[in-house]
Amino acid sequence: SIPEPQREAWKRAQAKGFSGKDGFEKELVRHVETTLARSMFNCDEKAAYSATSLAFRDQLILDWNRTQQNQTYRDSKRVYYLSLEFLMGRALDNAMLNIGQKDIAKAGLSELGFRIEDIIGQENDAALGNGGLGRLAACFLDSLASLDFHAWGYGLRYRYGIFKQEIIDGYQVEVPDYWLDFNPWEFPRHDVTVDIQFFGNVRKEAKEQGKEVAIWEGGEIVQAVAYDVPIPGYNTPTTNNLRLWSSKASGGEFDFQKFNNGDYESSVADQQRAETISAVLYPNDNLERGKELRLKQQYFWVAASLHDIVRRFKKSKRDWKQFPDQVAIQLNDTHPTLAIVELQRILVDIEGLKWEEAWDIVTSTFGYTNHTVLPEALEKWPVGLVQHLLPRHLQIIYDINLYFLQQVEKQFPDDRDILRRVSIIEESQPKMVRMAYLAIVGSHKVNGVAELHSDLIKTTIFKDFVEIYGPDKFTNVTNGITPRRWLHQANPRLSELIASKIGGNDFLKDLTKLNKLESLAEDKEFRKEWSEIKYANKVRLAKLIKELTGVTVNPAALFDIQVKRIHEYKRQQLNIFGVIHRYLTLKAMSSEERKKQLPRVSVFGGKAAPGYWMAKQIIHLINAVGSVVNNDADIGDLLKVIFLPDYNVSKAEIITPASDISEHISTAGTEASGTSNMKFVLNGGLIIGTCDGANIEITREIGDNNIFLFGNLSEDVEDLRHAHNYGSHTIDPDLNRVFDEMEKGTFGTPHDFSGMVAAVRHHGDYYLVSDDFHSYIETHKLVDEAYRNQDEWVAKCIVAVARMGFFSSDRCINEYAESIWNVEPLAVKS
Ligand code: NBY
Repeated sequence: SIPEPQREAWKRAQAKGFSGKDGFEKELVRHVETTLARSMFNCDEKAAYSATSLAFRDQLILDWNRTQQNQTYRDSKRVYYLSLEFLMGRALDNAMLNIGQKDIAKAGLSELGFRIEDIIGQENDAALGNGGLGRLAACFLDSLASLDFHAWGYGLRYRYGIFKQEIIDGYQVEVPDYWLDFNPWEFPRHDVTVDIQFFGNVRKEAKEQGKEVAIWEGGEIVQAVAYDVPIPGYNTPTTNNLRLWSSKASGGEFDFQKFNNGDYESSVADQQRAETISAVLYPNDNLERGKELRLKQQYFWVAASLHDIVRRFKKSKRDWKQFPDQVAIQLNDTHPTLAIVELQRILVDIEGLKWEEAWDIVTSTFGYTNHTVLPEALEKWPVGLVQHLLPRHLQIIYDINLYFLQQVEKQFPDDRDILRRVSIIEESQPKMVRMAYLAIVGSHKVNGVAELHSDLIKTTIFKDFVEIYGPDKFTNVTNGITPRRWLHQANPRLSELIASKIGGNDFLKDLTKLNKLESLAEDKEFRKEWSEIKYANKVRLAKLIKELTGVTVNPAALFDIQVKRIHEYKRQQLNIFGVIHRYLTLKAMSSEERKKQLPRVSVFGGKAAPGYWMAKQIIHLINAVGSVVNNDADIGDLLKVIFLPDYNVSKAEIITPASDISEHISTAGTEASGTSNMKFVLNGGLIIGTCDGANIEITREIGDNNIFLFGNLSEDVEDLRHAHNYGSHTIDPDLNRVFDEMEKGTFGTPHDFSGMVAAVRHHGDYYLVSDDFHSYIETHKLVDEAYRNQDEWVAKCIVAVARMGFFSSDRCINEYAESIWNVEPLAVKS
């Protein structure tokens, strides 16, 4: 650091950032002309985007440095959020709004000849996630910074994010997402590196007093390089850090030994092999595939992050016992579970602590969030693979298991079976490490993400652990979303209208303030302004639909939207079968009758995992139905079926504010929470949904007359499935009619979709599509009826928005802070 006498000069020279429109313009032009070496004669929109981002980045960095200095100086407890996915979307718009200078940028860009929307549109999405889990992590970072918590995110810097989806002849085609060609939002920290070891052997070495110490040696080393991304809070100088690790061969660019020996190719190959670790995000959501490279990613990221955390802790020279008072680590699903083992290894093998003492520290440090009860999504790794890749970690896992099972045995001396059931090692062929069990055993709190889900994990998959630890270790933190991105940024006009009516912007930091809107639901003038904004948002979406699909839709129609990952449990198939039923019903009507029908646009969007055949069939069916229905002259505007390609965060910002009704129709008990349900209601759309995930709490908050619920309840699912397989399975006649048309070839070649039909007719209908079909169709009739009365409809929407305060991720983060992390906010002193 700079010596005391020189600090005055240093302070005089300190960067200040721009202020006002003129200041912004000056910075923008400076970046165009110097940083980018261009001029007014060749500054295209991309260059204007780059320069605008660099100008705002400079603003951010000042706050970021200040926040980091402040956090280091205060040295209070920090939260570390470990997530393999951060689905951040675009950064520029968010930065401008959080700093509060978007108006300045808009005016400045306009004077210089650009429209701000076009400039914002130049940015690639940071799409480092699959869906809800990754987006939740992004909302949490926004809340942590906005609420002034000292918190860091740790993740992987994938060179390729989630693939881009193209639709070719109605089929999904995956295209690589190379998003890094220009990314002004990251700062490479070539000085912050960690060597990460893989493979090798473990040797025991005798120490004094008959003690033994394990030494892990040999194998190979890969280097982790830190890339830092600033996370600005809204209306606060607090700017937190997201640290993403990138992999590189250790020892720099090449192995010069090999190079000098003339083995150039193999030295390049080593380099590439190392870089492969952080090359690509695995595109599966809710499916675990057990690939070695995935396990390598997990350890690489976890080991680098823990090394960083421990290094920071050690600077304070505190006793190890105080580690949990300084550090809270939250595990976003089981993907980072190896962090538990790694910390135990550091404490025992490297720092020389006793096993029990180390284990106390470890278990007090970690919290684990579960996001699913689907068995196919619960991570398990073959023991042989862990042994090969991480030999010392496998030993520690066995020791943790032994220590745990001994305790269980004492507690339940007469129950042999419980040991087998809760063992971290599944005694299967091959043996497997059960990561969720390891996460539970190594954490002090386990939480689900909505009430129903948190109850379900306690009574089903983790039942035995509730017996062992008691119910207090298990808790619920219902998910939330950030109102900054999902209202203020995505729906600026609605945000402005609300602010003008309830006395300012405070609701963006205390969403419960929305309740002041409720009394306006009966205000005719307010309802009119509200409807105009919804209509304008629908026009904006109609434009996007036209651009991406060529189909013209009528913004006056009822917009019915389902956007999320394509998965059988989320039941896009139920939706499209319902659409076919609607089409057949319309076709059977006289033209007189048809004239009385309410026009609809059914919008679908979402990616299928590349190896998920059924999900891809669903996409194909939606597109096939679209090309028949959208070109049927009998139907015209009465029904349009749209598949919007490449659904992502930035498209969600356009889609969400434009919905009249959105679909959250998972088989009861399968969707842990869902978060787009919250986004849609917050933007003044109603929802049709099953009694699943957060739908239940949304209903409780907004009132059951403001939501369209249908379908079987989670407590009935097991019996229904049993009946399909062992009793009689009668399929809803309306659904059978839909299937007959599909089989006939009404939407392509006959039997194109036989697999989907058979899943319901012949393979047990695991997702209960047939059981829920009738009530689904009937409920859609209620939606149509309700929509005809626009006054009442809009009033419902307003009341629902007014009651959505609970679903802010700020509330959610405050709950984690209080009940799991034991941390308090600390604002940066200015
Ligand atoms: O997490 C989602 C849940 O399905 C949703 O109900 C919940 O609202 C959301 C936030 O809590 N889960 C999810 O998105 N999961 C994944 O994306 C995912 C990704 C990878 C893997 C598993 C799940 N994996 O094992 O590789």
